[in-house]
Amino acid sequence: MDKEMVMQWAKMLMSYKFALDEVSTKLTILNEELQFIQHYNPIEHVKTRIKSPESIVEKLQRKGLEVSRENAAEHIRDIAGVRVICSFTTDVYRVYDMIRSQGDVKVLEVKDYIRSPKPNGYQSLHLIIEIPVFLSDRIEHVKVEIQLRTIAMDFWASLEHKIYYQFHEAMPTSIREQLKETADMIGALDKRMLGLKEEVQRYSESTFPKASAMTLS
Ligand code: 0O2
Repeated sequence: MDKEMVMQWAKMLMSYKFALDEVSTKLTILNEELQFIQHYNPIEHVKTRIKSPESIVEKLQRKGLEVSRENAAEHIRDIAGVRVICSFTTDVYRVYDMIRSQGDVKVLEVKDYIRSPKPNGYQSLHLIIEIPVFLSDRIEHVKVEIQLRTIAMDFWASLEHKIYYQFHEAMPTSIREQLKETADMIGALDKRMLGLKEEVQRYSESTFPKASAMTLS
């Protein structure tokens, strides 16, 4: 790759970095506003990452596409990735509703692996959004992949990801089955924790009506 080409790729990746900054700022604002108004944070934490140039090239080649910036921008939708970790499943959908009602955010695709988990048990809500990035001489509409999940789903996905990379397609059946079983346990745990939260909420409302009106959403 010549120097000019390297510059062009670096410029493109810079726009993705700005898009990630914008999405992170939006999430911080929403979380802090809810903390201020309702004393409640739906978001536990947020992680962002830009796909490495090697991974972009590898993904283009895997899809049988020529390696070009145009193809990367059009076909690789997770160059900019945001992972939003929430406490409860209800928070995941609440954050999703807040994201999609932002005037400058266009939701291009939604994959709900919470309502319909993958066969291996993977759960998350995936969004592909497009967001405008205002540069000195133009506006770029940049795609960002947002993965929303609970702490429990994130715990499972992180471990499964590490295990998957050890075996790839050759994962022994017993390990595959145990991962699916643990994913089901994660689903049950999330439901139980949500039930517990709702019980605490009802208890607070009946015992401390004034305080709970302020602190619980
Ligand atoms: P990384 O390193 O996390 O970025 P596409 O991206 O469109 O080619 P696909 O499968 O249609 O591929 O997209 P999908 O289903 O939205 O999933 C993309 C990302 O979700 C993956 O990115 C993972 O981060 C995560 N993911 C999907 N399925 C699983 C799973 O079974 N286990 C775990 N742990 N994560 C999953 P990458 O590019 O694979 O990797």
